[in-house]
Amino acid sequence: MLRHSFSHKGIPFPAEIYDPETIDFVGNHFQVLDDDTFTVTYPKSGTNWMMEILSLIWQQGDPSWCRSVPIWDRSPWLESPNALEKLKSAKPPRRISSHLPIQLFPKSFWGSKAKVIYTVRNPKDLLVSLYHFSKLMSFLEEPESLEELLGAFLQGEVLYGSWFDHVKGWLGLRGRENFFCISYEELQEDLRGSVGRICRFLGKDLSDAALASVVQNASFQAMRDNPMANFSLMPDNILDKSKGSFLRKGVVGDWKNHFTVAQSERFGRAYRERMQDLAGTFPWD
Ligand code: PPS
Repeated sequence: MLRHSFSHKGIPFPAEIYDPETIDFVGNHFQVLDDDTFTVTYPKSGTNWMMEILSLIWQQGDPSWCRSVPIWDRSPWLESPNALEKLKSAKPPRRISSHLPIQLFPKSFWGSKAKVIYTVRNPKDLLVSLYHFSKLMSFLEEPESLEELLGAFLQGEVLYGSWFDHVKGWLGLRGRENFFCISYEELQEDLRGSVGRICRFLGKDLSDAALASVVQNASFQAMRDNPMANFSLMPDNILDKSKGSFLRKGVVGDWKNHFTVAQSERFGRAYRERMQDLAGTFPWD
């Protein structure tokens, strides 16, 4: 839940870090280039994990770039005013991250060959991640309980709006050559195999040693130990490190430690109703 927000075309954004002019500019005027690669996610789905994996793939497994440049500079945030300035003058090929729902994505994407990697995560785990994240971030209001956040989440009254609409919107691109969807759970289940699939999508050919290095350096522990990836560089007035870590637990199924049976059933009913068109698509279905 947001402390101060504005709504752009029905989607809530935190007013402390975004502004309506930039969101509007991105949708209507940002020029997507054919060799751009976008990491797109709904918040707390594994965005930074994918950003780290891609950084390592682009460097053929060499971790030096990941260890010397903050993750947000390696793949700037499309809808953030500061990053947008950097992107306007960035040399191609550009690596760009975004949480935007498809309807707010740059219009110029549609005629381009730019690639999108969309990472999805079990929404119950994502909700637990968001719950803990809300305690750290100054622009999020700490919910009184998971129950309160669950209600807001099911109503789409959280940052970036409805998870259901976000996922259904982006998954409408399945089958396109320039769109690749992978789940957090697949990354957890088989990181090496997943990195291989991502490489094939990107047209990158990595040696076995390079692949092994990607897997090793993108592990939860390696990212936790890397100041360029673990958010320790984020100012305290934005992320209160005394309250927890950005890289919190990094597991599948933590929802079982947080949801009551009644909450799980309530979530399940909403999920079945809203996601029936995509039934059986995801590892958690
Ligand atoms: S954000 O704020 O939306 O950009 O957050 P996002 O990066 O999408 O998601 C944060 C969660 O991803 C977990 N994470 C990882 N899990 C496993 N392995 C690696 N390497 C990894 N890196 C990040 C992170 O811990 C958050 O999940 P939770 O469940 O809170 O631990």
